[in-house]
Amino acid sequence: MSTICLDGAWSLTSPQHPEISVPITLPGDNYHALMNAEVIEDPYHGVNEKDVQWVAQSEWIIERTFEISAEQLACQFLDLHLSRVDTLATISINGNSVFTCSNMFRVHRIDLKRFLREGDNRIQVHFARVDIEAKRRAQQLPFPIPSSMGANNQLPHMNLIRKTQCHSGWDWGICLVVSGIYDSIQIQQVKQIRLEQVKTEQNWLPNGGVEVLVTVVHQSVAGVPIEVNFGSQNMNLLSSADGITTARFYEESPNLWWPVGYGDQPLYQLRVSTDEQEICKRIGLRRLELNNETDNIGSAMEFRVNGFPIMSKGANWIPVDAMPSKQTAKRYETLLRSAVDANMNMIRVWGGGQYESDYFYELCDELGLLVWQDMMFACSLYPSTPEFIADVEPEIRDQIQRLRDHACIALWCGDNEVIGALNWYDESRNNRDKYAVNYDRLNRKLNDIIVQEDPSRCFWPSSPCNGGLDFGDAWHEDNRGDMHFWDVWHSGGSFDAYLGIKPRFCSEFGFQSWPSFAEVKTFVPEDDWNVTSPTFESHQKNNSGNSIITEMFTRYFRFPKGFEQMLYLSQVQQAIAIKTGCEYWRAQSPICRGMLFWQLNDNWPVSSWSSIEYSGRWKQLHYHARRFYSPVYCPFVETEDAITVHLSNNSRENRQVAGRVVRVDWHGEILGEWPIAMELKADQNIIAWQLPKAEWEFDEHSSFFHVTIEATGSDVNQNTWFTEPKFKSLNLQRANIQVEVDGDSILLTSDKPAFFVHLEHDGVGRFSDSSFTLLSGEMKRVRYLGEDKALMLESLRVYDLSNSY
Ligand code: BMA
Repeated sequence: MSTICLDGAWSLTSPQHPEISVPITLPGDNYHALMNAEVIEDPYHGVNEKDVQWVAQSEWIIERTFEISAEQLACQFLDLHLSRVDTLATISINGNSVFTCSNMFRVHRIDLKRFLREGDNRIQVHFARVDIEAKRRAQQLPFPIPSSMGANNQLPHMNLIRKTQCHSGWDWGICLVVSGIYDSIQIQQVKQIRLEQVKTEQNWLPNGGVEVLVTVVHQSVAGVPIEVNFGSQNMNLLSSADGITTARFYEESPNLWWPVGYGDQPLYQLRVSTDEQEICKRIGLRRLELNNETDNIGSAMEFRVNGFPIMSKGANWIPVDAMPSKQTAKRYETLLRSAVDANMNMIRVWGGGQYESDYFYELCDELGLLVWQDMMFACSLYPSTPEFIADVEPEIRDQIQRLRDHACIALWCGDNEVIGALNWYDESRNNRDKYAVNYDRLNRKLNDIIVQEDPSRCFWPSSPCNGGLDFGDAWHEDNRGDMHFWDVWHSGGSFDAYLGIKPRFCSEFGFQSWPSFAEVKTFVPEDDWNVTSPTFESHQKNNSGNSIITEMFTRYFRFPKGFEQMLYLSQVQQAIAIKTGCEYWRAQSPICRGMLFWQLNDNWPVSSWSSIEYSGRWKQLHYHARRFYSPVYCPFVETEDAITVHLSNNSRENRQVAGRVVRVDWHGEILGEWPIAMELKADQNIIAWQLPKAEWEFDEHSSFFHVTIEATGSDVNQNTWFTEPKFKSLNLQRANIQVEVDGDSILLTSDKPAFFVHLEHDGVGRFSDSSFTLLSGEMKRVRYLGEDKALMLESLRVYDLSNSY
């Protein structure tokens, strides 16, 4: 055994609370350990959040013992490998202080040999208080660097600490200032050579072949054997004296890696081994560029993979759980598979969270999910002092070195909304030049480091951003760069505001909903089943969130009849909002080449913009995304003089499409019917059907349009268009929906057209479809895809719009 693993059982105590001595499992965090030991209640339940804040106002100590043999001690080095140490941690061995960490995002390797002895050894990690250190650092700044205290963070100056920014709360996040270590802890024996890193470079040749250059970075004398395997090829090398040994492999006709929906994800196994140490990676061979060319609109924002333009479709990612112990492999898998099942091909790792675990990127490589990777700065200003840069520089190097060989990573982005934040505070508004220069100093540093560590990818200064050295308003300028479009949610615009822009790439836009009734039952005591109850208000972190949801009801819908229907309608409303943007922008291809809605997931049960609830249950929006992100989709677009259906093909294949458009009245009578049949070219977006308004001889309130299509290689898809977006004014007929169970399927029929027909049950297993339109006379078969069938059958509820009021 060349490594000693220190994962597993440690003990946890606090100098301020010596009476507490409880087990903690590492990798893991203190809050989770305290909850498991019943020292605190579940912070996610009811209004418990406020009662557990004392934990962050204490220091914490974790420790354990481990054995070292004489043989192990005889090694040249005994390297402790540590990463994701959160955050201000002093590590001691046998009472001697060895090392202090100050940045959660660093990767450490520390030789412990001189501190260790044969037999029992004790390792202790002492976590200091970040809130106190943040205040101390604020006092030392040459000028104030404001943060979004109150709106997002519940603690001041957390922008000065290199720690997940949303730990101290966000506008969807609980404030849990956790401490702990979140990656495996290993001591590596080093005999003759220290294997430090392995990096690859793909050099594409004009004949379609690729040379893969593998660089092994190590510390050793010359002549130590190193074995490198790539795919089915092997090479035996001897280490060179300068610490860099290279191997070149050639693939004449490589199996290309593609984003999901555009092709397969073959991965070549790379293994470098020497002296009982090894580094393994799986390499996807692909070319990837960001096309920012100037055009007659502004400039493009389009990812190209293997030369083919990609329509990036997906959502923004936040940490899986506010308690890192609960960020399990299974939860990563469920969420990322759900993203792919909803036809997403890109995930943005948002800058207020964390550089994700290795497992996240491995899964994205496997699943074909492109990753837009922010550096971890968000919604605040940051210093550019020498001390701060000295803290950040090694972090960025560590992370780029760790991640750069993943095929999934499409882009390195400097931060989230930090350019925008220049306009948020009096200090920076009143002295914008100074703060813009301060911004640029840090941002340029990030740029330089990233280009050095990974010349193969683009650095994008910020999200959103109009382009390099452009500090303009990327919240509203839609002709270049990426956009965060918040006019609907944060500025109270109507849903059709999404139709007022043609973004080149919209990397954030969102609309909140309340959790489903099933989710509510898991964290809200029954007395608080009311949207203005204390539990509901403490699980709504956006100050005006509940008012916006309710006010939007009054604009568009008849007011729902009770608590359960309010929850349901809030998810209908959210789905309509995001669908409005996505389908319109998809019909603007190739002007628009990307849409990532805010946000995919929740890190605790909460009212938020997510499309997947904390439990993993799909909200209605996620079912809609599955349709509007489908490789072949049929967006309705209203022009000044017609209603049109586009066909949009986001794939490399030509597709045969057949279907029909119908106009239907509220009783279900079909008033008009038009077939669709055509061959859709790869990447094509075309108007497949239109009805000029001049030919409309009907009242806009009398009927709706509905399209169904079937394309080769795709599921049947549907879309519904209401000539009048104010549902409250429509004469919807009460639908009587019949539900029958047939094995693993649910059969649904309705006497009247039914909209947003949504199946929900108390488990989390999903259905093959939900939140759909059900025409009268149609029989819809929905498969249940979960594992808790008995619970599903016992608790199944079917909602629809006509029965919500
Ligand atoms: C965005 C994000 C987050 C935030 C969301 C909702 O701009 O970057 O900071 O949670 O808006 O307000």
